[in-house]
Amino acid sequence: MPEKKKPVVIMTIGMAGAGKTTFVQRINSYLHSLEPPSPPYILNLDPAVTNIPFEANIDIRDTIDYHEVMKQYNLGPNGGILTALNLFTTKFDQVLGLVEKRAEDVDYVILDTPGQIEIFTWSASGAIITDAVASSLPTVVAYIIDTPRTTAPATFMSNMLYACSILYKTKLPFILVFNKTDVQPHDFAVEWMHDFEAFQEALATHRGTTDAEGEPTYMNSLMNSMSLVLDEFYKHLTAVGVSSMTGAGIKEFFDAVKASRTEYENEYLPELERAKAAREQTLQATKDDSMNRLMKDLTVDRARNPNAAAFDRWERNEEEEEEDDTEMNIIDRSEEHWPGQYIDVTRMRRGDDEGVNWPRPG
Ligand SMILES: Nc1nc2c(ncn2[C@@H]2O[C@H](COP(=O)(O)OP(=O)(O)O)[C@@H](O)[C@H]2O)c(=O)[nH]1
Ligand SMILES: [Mg+2]
Repeated sequence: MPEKKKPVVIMTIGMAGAGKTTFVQRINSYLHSLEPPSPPYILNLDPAVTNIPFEANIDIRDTIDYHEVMKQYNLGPNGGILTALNLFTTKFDQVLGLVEKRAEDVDYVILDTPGQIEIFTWSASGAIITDAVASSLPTVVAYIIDTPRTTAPATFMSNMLYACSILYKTKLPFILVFNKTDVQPHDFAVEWMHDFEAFQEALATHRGTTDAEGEPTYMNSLMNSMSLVLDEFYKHLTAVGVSSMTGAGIKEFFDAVKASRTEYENEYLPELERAKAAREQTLQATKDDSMNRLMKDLTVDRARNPNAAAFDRWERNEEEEEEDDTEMNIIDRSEEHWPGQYIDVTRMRRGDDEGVNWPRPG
């Protein structure tokens, strides 16, 4: 049986100001300009953004009023973004449902994430969203780098270590996107990635890497050894240079996405299925075990109390009948006109009972 066609999810992640939103707009217009056009399905997950240059199909701002969240929960800007994202994540099954409904008509689903990278990459909701998406559709991470701001060896290295940590956290196919090449070409980065000696040379000649006696500083030798560690990391990545301003390199980016899709299917998916099967097996074993013990206890009880056994009844569980009273609906803007609906955060319940448990590999 032929598999249903599945779109690729491109998840943009990067430091604030690296150009994620501009990049999303650029790949959006590129896809529109194809012959025939291939309009993507776009999700904006940044609750604090004021203007986005594209039409998002699903926009977190339609569901959650970030300013209201800050006010009601007495939070600053970052806490506000995090809480807004958490609230949105409780309804992410609805989001996935909408995306899946359109999955056969689109080739790409694009996610724009909050300006501050750590809010998405280190929060539980970021992990839930990533895992949920990646377990339902082929997913690649596009890590956007502000090329002009990463030319100093130390900055370059910290940026790469950050990318490395995200790669190991998500385990997803990963594309390094050196953005803003109209301002600063990215060939220095390619050279440093392919030749650690070139990087070490750059380190040695860069200011502040030797102490008063002309010896390499501790920081310098640390970075020297780390460049060897990162060498392994670079082998697993594709790097492309783009300008979201001019559109240079966007085609090369999509070539990389195509290759990453294959990687997802060959490496991530089997891992995911293995993890799923293993979990189901343990779950079944635990269930069987508990059931066996329960039946044994029951038999003993009944043997001791033949009269009580006659009164055994199952109580209907009233809790199950209870309606979910949280009205928070995710909308697809492209489906119908919607005036925008905000959650009344004062009516939110804790979502402990929702048992979100997304499969993840490993
Ligand atoms: N020169 C240049 N500027 C860019 C490029 N991409 C983004 N920018 C600028 O970088 C700034 C931050 O972009 P934005 O997309 O909001 O970054 P985000 O916080 O990662 O979403 C804006 O002023 C953009 O105009 C690029 O390719 N070239
Ligand atoms: Mg942005």
